[in-house]
Amino acid sequence: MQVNAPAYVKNTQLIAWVAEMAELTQPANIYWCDGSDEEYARLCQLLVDAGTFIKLNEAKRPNSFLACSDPSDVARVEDRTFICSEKKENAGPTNNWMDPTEMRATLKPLFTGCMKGRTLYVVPFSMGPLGSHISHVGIELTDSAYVAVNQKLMTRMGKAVFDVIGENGHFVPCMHTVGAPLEAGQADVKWPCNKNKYIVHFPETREIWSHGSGYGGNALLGKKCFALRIASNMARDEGWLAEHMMILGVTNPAGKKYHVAAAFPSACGKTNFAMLVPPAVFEGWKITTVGDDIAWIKPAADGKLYAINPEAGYFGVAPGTNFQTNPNCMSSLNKNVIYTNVGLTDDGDVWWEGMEQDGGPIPAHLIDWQGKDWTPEIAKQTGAKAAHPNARFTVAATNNPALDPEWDNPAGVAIDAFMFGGRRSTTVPLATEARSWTEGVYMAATMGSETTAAAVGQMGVVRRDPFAMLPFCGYNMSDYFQHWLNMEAKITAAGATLPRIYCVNWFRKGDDGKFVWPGYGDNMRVLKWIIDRVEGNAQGQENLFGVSPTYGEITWTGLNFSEAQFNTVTSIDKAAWTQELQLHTEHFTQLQHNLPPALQATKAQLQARLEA
Ligand code: SAT
Ligand code: MN
Repeated sequence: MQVNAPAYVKNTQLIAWVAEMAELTQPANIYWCDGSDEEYARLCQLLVDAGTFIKLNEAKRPNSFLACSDPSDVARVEDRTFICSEKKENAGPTNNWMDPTEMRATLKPLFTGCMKGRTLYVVPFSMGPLGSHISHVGIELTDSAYVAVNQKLMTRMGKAVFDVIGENGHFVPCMHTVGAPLEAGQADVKWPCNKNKYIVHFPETREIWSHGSGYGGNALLGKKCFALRIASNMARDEGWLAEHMMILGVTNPAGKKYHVAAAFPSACGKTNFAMLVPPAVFEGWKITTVGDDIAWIKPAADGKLYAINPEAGYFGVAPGTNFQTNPNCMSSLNKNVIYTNVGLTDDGDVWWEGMEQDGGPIPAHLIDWQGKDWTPEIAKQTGAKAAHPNARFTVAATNNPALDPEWDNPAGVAIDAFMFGGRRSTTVPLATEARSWTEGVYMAATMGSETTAAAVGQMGVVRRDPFAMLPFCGYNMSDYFQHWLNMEAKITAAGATLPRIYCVNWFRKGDDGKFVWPGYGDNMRVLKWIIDRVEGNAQGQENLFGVSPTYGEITWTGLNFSEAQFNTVTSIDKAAWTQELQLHTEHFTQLQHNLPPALQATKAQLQARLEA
């Protein structure tokens, strides 16, 4: 088949690969994306014509669209996600593994003819600023126009990427199909997909193969597949970090700026934290967003860790987002947005659960994400949701009014502190600073979280989610811990100060089952304490887990939060911690292959303090 590469595509390996993949998947035609606005408009119109997109009311949501997926294709599928390293122990006990030869044999028939009747889109994208020494290029081949337009918002997508890879530069090949070939004359459906899903990574050859899903991280392969699972392998081999972290800038009233990178599991409010609007008492403080989900972090010659956001857009959770929880985000969503699986109002606008908190009327009628009539009455009777709990918006970072001026800086921003936070209704205090790098790595390695709607499966059960990387680390988790431990010597040998490490938990509940900490903008109060610690301006109080703030060290103006409430979210319950340590032991037993002895030693110290 003729691949008809445009004249500006010079990479011979790329052209050969596209030809080979076209041979395999047998698309009706091949289209090379150039990333232009004209192309974006054209593909969106194509999606409207196909019934995949509904164009929203131009007066209310200019140039914005709604897609509703098949109800079987609404989130990442962790049990269908595979790390196919040569050796099983290199995938580790937390990943699904299959022998690469066997997996290739499994995928071959699935990909044979899988694009029949469809267009193969060649989507060139850069993860990170074009040409940055921290960035990497990927090429996604996909039969989904929905994926192509999402990639335009989520990445630096387009023609210029071909210049970056030139004639023989490296790119990560990302192969994607919805797995729904069209035989001659067969009509298409709105959201083609296949129940046989495979999200496959070959770490040694840095390849991604995804079959059967058109949704989120299953299909936008630059995100979790490349920027975390494959990139974590690159990072280990090359001495850097690929992390499930947002990055924000904090500027104090004197104009001094800090950068904080924070890891939270999917759908735990990372985007809200990255766009935080400080309470009035923090007048003069400014929070700016570098990234909301992923950080690539490299040590520079000065020993400092410099971070970039490999993405160029946000694929955020819509339900719960409103002007109270995230005003900057709401302002970002005014125009040029792709919504997926939210409700459609009768006047062509979008609506989701949580918007009622802004005081506007709850729509008397709308069409829910499954295309059914929805009214408040129906919702009350059947529990039907207007939006799926994992409904998303896709929006370019440049829509964000709080975008950090350095967000596109190829050199990245220097990280002053790391934060790790799970969703825990008990046990883990509001904020704790690690007393050493190793203790910080221990905190991150033993992080637990109650599960969310971002992945298919049971919700709300506590699972260990080390570094919020459980579904995203592309190699053996214990080797990843060791990689983090190794960073300490690298940083200090170059004469730099180690970033401090914090464990936070916004989600402690009281006896009434309600969240005690207000969260959202009020998280600034904790962030300010962290900056105070970095500056040596807060003493904190030591507990068995680390160093936590005293009541007096937190700025309380504008918030009614008693010392008793503070104790509820910061107290260390010995019985709960005895049980928690038991769970750490089980966790480490699961991860025993190559588990760093330093982490076992840290646990023993914690145990001793608990028993003292
Ligand atoms: O579907 S994604 O993987 O992009 C979203 C998430 O898990 O946070
Ligand atoms: Mn995420």
